[in-house]
Amino acid sequence: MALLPIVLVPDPVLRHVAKPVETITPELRQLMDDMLETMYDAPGVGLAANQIGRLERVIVLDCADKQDGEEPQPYQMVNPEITWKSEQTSKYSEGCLSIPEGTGDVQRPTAVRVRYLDREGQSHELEADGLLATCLQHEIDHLNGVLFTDHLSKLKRDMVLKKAKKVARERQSQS
Ligand code: K1U
Ligand code: ZN
Repeated sequence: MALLPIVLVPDPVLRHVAKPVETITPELRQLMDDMLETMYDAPGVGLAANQIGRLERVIVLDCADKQDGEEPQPYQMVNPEITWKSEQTSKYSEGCLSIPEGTGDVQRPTAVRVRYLDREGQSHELEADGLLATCLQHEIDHLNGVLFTDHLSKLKRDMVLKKAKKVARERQSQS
């Protein structure tokens, strides 16, 4: 297992559209294990392949509330697709591991259904609400080159990105 460096704004890979996976290889399974380890270490509740500089349609998530005593609930999803969105929407204060120290309220469908392949290539459909639904939409946005800041007003977006780019530059000059 390995920790992977997380790409920060304004890296152009965050704006690329990831390509569907055609074959699930042992190398791809290792990548998904490394992505989960990297996500837990960050710490975060989700991670998309673009965020570690890869352009395969792969995401990992675990939105279990550990502070509330919930067991870990890791997901590794290949080629995830939203097949249904609720009409009802909810607002959630989102963060992003690629946008350091930035948060913003994003309005999204409250519940979604997502079809995906697991690490063995088996197809599943998951219906989610709450944080898991928000996180699924945030991660699938990443695969399409979309950041949560794209859902904010221009004023708020510019503020969040200006600060994040400053933090990213500071982190790079320290490494
Ligand atoms: O994709 C990412 O950048 C990960 C991101 C996912 C996300 C968070 C909140 C709403 C939607 C999507 C994060 O995990 S940011 C960190 C975070 O939210 C968190 C960190 C530690 C404990 C709990 C949450
Ligand atoms: Zn993100």
